[in-house]
Amino acid sequence: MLSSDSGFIKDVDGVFLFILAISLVLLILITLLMVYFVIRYSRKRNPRPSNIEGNVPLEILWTVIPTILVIGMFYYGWIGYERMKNIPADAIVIEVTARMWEWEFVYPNGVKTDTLYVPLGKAIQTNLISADVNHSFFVPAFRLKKDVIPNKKNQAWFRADEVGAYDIACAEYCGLKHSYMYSKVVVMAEEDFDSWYAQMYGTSQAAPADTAAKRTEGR
Ligand SMILES: [Cu+2]
Repeated sequence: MLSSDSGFIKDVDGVFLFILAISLVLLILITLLMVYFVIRYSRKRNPRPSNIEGNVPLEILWTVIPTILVIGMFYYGWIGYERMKNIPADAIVIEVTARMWEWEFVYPNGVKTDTLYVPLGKAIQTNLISADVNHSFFVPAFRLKKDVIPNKKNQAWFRADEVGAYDIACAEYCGLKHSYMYSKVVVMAEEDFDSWYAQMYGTSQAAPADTAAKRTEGR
């Protein structure tokens, strides 16, 4: 199973399980109480309804406990959000352009790809640019999702600590072929990435025009 030392997986899954656990406890508690009240105060058992006055200790209890729970949810959510927001200064910056209906990745040396290649264990900053409509850059395995909005420079980062290929999807409906907007993040060992990166340089679409001819010859 993939882990990521950017910590997002632990953060996001932790908050999810925390909220799920609280919801389950409340669901069971409320359902049991409801069933009890339906039986206990049915017309048969309780033919003459009585007026119930407030109960101060109970009211304090059901105000204070949910407040603490909601603050807890906020706290854990905030910790994770902070980590996602603070991009390490040494991150490799990759320009990610979303357009109907594909992804394009541009590396610091100008190399362009339609699959995102990254070295293992390195912080990767993605600058998210939309060429047309709203998209959303979504890498479920890294618990990473950020909207890609025209005329707005959104950023996201991650650090993968396991070699492999992971899905990229567009998570914002962006038109007819929205469902075609799949790509991959390919995480490579640093040496493999370095040699790929060096080899790609000059063969890429981003390189000067004369290399386009060389690329065709090479085939
Ligand atoms: Cu899209």
